[in-house]
Amino acid sequence: MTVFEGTFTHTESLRFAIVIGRFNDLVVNKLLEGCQDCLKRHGVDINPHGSQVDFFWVPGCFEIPLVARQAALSHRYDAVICLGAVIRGQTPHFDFVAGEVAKGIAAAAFQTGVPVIFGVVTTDTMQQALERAGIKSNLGWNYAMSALEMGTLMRQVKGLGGNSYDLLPTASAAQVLSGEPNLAIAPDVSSQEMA
Ligand code: INI
Repeated sequence: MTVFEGTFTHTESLRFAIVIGRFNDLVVNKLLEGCQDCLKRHGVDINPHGSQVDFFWVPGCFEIPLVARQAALSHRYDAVICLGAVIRGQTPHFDFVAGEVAKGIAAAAFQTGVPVIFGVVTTDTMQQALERAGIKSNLGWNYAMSALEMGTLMRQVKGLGGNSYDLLPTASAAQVLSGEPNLAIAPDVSSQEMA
């Protein structure tokens, strides 16, 4: 038996994309600070002009999945970290935005085979969000830890071989998990067999 686990060392060859929703920027900028601090203290060069981390700014959480998925599809990154803040306040908008960003981030990971970290704080009030973004603890740090762990783990898992998710760009999560072939792009073997 073998145990596979992510590590938090030897990070110099890892590459990350950070996708950030500007909405509630007071909170989001603090999450980003915590995230960068964690990556830096684990040996990652966080300089935007360096080679290890790229930053993608989008208007709000609703736009995060689209960019996260495209970044993952580029295969430049070991993990994509999505940062945002959805605060309930008085608006039903919250439920739509929070639901879509959660589903979209999960789909981006399943469809690409690249870890996409759910770094979106969802709270009832701005006070609660700020508490999670530095007043008490800073969840940005935790999201970076998850990215380090998953990025290093996936390098090991990919080393096992098997089908690449690259071949399944339109597969649903259920298809990927069941191992069902993606008929839209699979080679047409039936016609060859019949010939
Ligand atoms: N975007 C957020 O990131 N957080 C929120 O709390 C939020 N609320 O509540 O409205 C929010 N809305 C904007 C949304 O993400 C899109 O940017 C916008 O609807 C344009 O598509």
